[in-house]
Amino acid sequence: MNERQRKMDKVKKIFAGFGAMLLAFALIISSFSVTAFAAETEKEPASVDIYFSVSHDAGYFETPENEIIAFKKLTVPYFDLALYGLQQYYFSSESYGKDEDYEGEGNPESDIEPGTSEGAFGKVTMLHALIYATEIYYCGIDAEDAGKGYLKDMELIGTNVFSPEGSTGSMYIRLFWGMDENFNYYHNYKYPLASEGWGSTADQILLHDGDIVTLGHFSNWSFHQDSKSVFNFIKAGEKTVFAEVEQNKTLDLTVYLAGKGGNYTTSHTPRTEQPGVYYISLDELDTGIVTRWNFLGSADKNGNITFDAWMESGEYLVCVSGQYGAELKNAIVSTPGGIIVKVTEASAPGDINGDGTVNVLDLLKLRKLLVEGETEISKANADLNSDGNINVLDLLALRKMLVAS
Ligand SMILES: [Ca+2]
Ligand SMILES: [Ca+2]
Repeated sequence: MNERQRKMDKVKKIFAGFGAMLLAFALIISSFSVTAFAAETEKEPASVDIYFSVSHDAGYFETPENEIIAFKKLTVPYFDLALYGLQQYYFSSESYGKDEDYEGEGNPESDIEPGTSEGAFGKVTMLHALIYATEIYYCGIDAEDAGKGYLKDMELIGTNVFSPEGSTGSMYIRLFWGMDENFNYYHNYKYPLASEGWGSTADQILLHDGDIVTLGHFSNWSFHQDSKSVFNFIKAGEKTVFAEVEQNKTLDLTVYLAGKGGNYTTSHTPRTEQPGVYYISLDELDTGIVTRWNFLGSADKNGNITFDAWMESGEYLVCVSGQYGAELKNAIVSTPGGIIVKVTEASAPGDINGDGTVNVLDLLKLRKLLVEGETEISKANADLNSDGNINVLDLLALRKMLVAS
């Protein structure tokens, strides 16, 4: 489902909503005391740390200030949507209704009600992230000035910078960052659901620390119909955002596609088309066109590829480009996607003081640690016999090592 389908859902919901109205009133009355209590006791964080990516067709989005929006670590603060005149999108509920036995499209019993400033207070939603990211990345204002109404003050809401429409839980983004409505967004590589068979929209998606927010825009308006849409990503073991590997060691990666499952669920399947995998140092990230980065190799027919960490220590993006469709062979239907890999410095057994060489100073340092208990050492280098402890056996091993050299 993309933005257009979100809109269709909204139309269906309006027609389906009448039957649920009486029931909704009864629910509000019966649940009032419970929600009031919850609002008092729950303490939401004042901000949320997320990873944020925006792409257009095969590449990551490049802002007017040449910033590449790939795995941006973004601290999104809570702010009142009234600063933007967007009170109709106050957070109300992650779940839109009672759907236990419902089968089929939409949810005729959805009873989501408009939220209130009190109920929404302190809750950071994906809408907050979109507004905040628009201000600091697309408009280029300082982080400390963002989240304070800039888009409204500059009369940018309703323009091609950011143009939300609709109502609570049915927010439809008509224009975003100079692009039209032909995009999709996922939360932690999943199509966000408000209830079974019913998609939620950014205003009702709560964010948590470490969440991944991806937004993919496409030129081809049928992208979402292709069986190979929509978000590529890479896993290292169970990790999907950040993996670590020591220099000169290897890391096994698998390229996945997060796409359509049945009834608006999400399927995660390894990419079998042997896509090229590329990497770039985060310090050198100057283009969102992934195929211009360093070529690592092609994934095999199971989507697997090994990352050889022979490069300098630091943080790297390891990604695939957006891909052509299975049915739409001439259109890009999936986003660029990948993982951040941190390459840590190779350990040097025996270099207790971490100065790059192994000599008698290291022996003295280790003895000092063992005798006095407290001193700064490079712990990874001190367990010479690799038994998990640092003790006199390591001191003996180091002495032996020095005598032998
Ligand atoms: Ca040393
Ligand atoms: Ca040891």
